[in-house]
Amino acid sequence: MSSDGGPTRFLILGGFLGAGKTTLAVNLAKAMKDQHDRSVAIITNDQGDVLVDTEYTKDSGFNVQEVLGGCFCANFDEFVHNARSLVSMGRPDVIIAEPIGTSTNILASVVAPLKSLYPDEFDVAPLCVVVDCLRALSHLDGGGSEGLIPSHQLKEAEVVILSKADRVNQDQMSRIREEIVRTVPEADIIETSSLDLRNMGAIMDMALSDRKSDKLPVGDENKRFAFEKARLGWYSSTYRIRSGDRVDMYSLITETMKAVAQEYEPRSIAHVKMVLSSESAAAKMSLVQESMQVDGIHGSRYFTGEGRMVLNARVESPPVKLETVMRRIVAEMAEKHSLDLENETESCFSPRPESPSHYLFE
Ligand SMILES: Nc1nc2c(ncn2[C@@H]2O[C@H](COP(=O)(O)OP(=O)(O)OP(=O)(O)O)[C@@H](O)[C@H]2O)c(=O)[nH]1
Ligand SMILES: [Mg+2]
Repeated sequence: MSSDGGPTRFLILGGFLGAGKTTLAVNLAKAMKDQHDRSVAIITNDQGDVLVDTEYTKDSGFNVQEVLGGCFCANFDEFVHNARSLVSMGRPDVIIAEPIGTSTNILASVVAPLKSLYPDEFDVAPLCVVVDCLRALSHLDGGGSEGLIPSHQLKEAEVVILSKADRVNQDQMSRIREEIVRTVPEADIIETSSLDLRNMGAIMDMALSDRKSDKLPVGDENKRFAFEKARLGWYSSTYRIRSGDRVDMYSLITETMKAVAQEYEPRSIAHVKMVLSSESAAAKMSLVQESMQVDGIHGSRYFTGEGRMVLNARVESPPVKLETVMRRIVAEMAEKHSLDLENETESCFSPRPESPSHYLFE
């Protein structure tokens, strides 16, 4: 139940790896709080066991729960349990849920089960799919085939949110829109940017309206996507960091990302992200294809003493190679910056096919 006693509104932000889902979730949550005095909680999701997104959303000041080790659909009971605990913690008006960037069949395996099993508890907004304008453009320009997963995700959209609109010009945006209309003519399209927050009002209005998801699932066999998922190596690690000297966090994360970019072709890099934090400072950075971006430094640019580092890399690479590459890059970076590193967690694998707990066609 939300603060007004009705069902809690669910806003699901799907879309491919690196599209801008977490950035949008945090910006939306801030805007809803500041402009409408509405409270928002967030559920993150990952195949692995540690998540930069969770650190980032928590650091941004929101209540967060995570579903790890597989998609919402295959861990549906845990997903609902986490939503309920967010409700009992803070009675949020809206829960924003971000499925894994390779999740498919969200309508049949997440939206439809929520609607049919929990109609009095949850109210599901139209399914939003975040599309990265730069990635869309590189496909239009023939830089690579779109892939079954992103094109299926797009076909499921009730609202397409075109992110990174600041990175394309008007002609390029028109071409992207034409392609979206061709693929999913029934969907609304909203352009946005994390830099100027354009159309945030329109996204908020839709999120806070009483419009409900009513699209029939675009069902497809999960096996069809398994091959594409298996091409990705999925590396996650956490380290405790100690340094006697002053460490320039900006240089450290930039150099780490540049080292990954030198190792792999841009089209292989789905999303590499990293958070560095200490008591007095935090910095996050992402690399998506060839785009590198620092997503905020809180506090000082420098830290001394103890800190923590979380690394998530999703790259088209055999996991064994990815693990070797990431370990080498981390070791070189530690040596260069005279850091004492203690590895806390590490995993690297290729995602296996998953079986949804529910698969409903209404
Ligand atoms: N220029 C620009 N960058 C953006 C925009 N939205 C997101 N980004 C950047 O894109 C990168 C990836 O953003 P995330 O929000 O982490 O993407 P995601 O979809 O949550 O990624 P996964 O969780 O890995 O699937 C970050 O560096 C963001 O700052 C935007 O509108 N404009
Ligand atoms: Mg994310």
